[in-house]
Amino acid sequence: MSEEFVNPPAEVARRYRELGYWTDETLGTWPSGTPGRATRTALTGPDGDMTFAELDLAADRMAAGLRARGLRAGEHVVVQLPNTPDFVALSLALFRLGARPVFALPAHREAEITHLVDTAEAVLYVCPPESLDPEYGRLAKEVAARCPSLREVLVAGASASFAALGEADADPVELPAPDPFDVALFLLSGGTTGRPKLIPRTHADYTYQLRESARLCGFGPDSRYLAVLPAAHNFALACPGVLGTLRLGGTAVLAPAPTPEVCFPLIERTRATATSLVPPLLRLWLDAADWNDSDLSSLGLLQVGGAKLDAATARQVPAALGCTLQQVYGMAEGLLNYTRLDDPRDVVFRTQGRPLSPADEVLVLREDGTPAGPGEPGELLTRGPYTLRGYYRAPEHNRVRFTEDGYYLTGDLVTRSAAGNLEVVGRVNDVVNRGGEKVPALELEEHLAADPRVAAAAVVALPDELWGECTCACVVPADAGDPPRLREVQAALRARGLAAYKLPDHLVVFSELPLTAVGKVDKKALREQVLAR
Ligand code: OOB
Repeated sequence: MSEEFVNPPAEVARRYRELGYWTDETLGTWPSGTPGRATRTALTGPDGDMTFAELDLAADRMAAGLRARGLRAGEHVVVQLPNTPDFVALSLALFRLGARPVFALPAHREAEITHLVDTAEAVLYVCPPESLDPEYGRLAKEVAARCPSLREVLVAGASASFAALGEADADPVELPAPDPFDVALFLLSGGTTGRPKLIPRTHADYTYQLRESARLCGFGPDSRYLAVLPAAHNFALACPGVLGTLRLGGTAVLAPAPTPEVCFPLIERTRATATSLVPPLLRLWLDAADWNDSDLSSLGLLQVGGAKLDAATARQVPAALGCTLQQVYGMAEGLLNYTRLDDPRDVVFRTQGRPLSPADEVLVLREDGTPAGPGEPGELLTRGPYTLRGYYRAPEHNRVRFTEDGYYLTGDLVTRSAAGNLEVVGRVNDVVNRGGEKVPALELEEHLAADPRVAAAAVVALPDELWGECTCACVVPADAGDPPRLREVQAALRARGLAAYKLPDHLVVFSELPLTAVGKVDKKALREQVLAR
């Protein structure tokens, strides 16, 4: 591997191999070996069904076609596709070729895509068709014109300007197996500030993640995983997600949209057994469960993660949706925490779980760098067999986000219980500094969400002459016709026993909060909207 990748020390890599965490298995080999592949359904959804044999052949033909167009092992491809069979076949084709997908999200636009192509020096950009959104046509032209490293743009559908992905196929050719310890793909950092960073993941580390996640979540050949979030995001891709399901011979159900109107009938039709959501989507699903007449009884497991799930919402899941809840606190950088399927209810409702691997090393450190005690908040640092040692081509960033002995500084504030369960209590920098008194945004958000007049809430800092910063509560009212007023909200928070300095100084009512590409509340956009008012 080149100098651009930061690798763990050789003795650590050796230990991960000796302990069986890292094996020689590479991503994308398994559809060929799936028992009953001629008839077993690998993919289903509105775009039709595909057996394992068909998916295997589609991936082989795509790999051969891309090779014939000049694509080689070690080259980078920005892949921006919705949850479609093309997404899966192309990913497998690239894994087999040893070319590396950079997984962009369907919601990304010029700013993100050009940044990704340039940083990765990608030679190919595969984008969705205009028929899905006319903006994609403009985006493809813009990216092609602005990014000198690109040799080609392929569109997954009809396009007047570019070749179609479907044309890039050829009779399968013999390909050398990729090195299991080489980078297989790039995920994007989920930061809501700054530009996304590229996270290199190897065949060995990603295979370990999805294999162990599938085991922990009880997945097997009869699992049918519904991909509601973008499959390009780590959560829906490999926790155990689409890849973890397919690897075991299960079926991936590809949802074209995350709404209950689309997903509930899809669950009934495909008898989906598991899915994953971010909290804002879960709230939509819970509301919809009231009027739902689809049969959701096949759904056994609902994973929720990506942002903090409040305990009150968590508690509604089993009765409203008839399934087991699992909280997942993860990051594209690596470390995954899960509540276990047999954990006591309180652990499942109130914590974000504990690390996937016995080899995950987790530190919770106070501001002065000393270890926090049980229940005491601190920043989470981690290293382990599937956590990155450095972002791709980001030496300056890496100097501040990693310790000398290879721990990744997550920027998440957590508490850890005596039993080892983590609770996310905030972000290191998501604090309103109100004249020196610190108001952790997440803490106030959780109190606001407990108010029955509030459907959703997010807290941002605003500039203030007196305090330096002051606290602004952005609130979606439960009853749009009767939004709560600042004084009422302050009184309710005071009644909950909150310190006076933590009460919001301003309240702005929204009909909905802006969301990031995977559906988390976008604080940066929110703050801009508040300032623009
Ligand atoms: C997932 O990955 P990313 O990379 O989009 O975002 C990671 C960040 C974490 O550092 C944390 O700040 C936040 O998102 N987060 C949570 C959380 N899960 C993620 N905060 C509170 N509670 C949770 N359950 O978001 C991701 C990747 C794989 C699986 C699940 C989520």
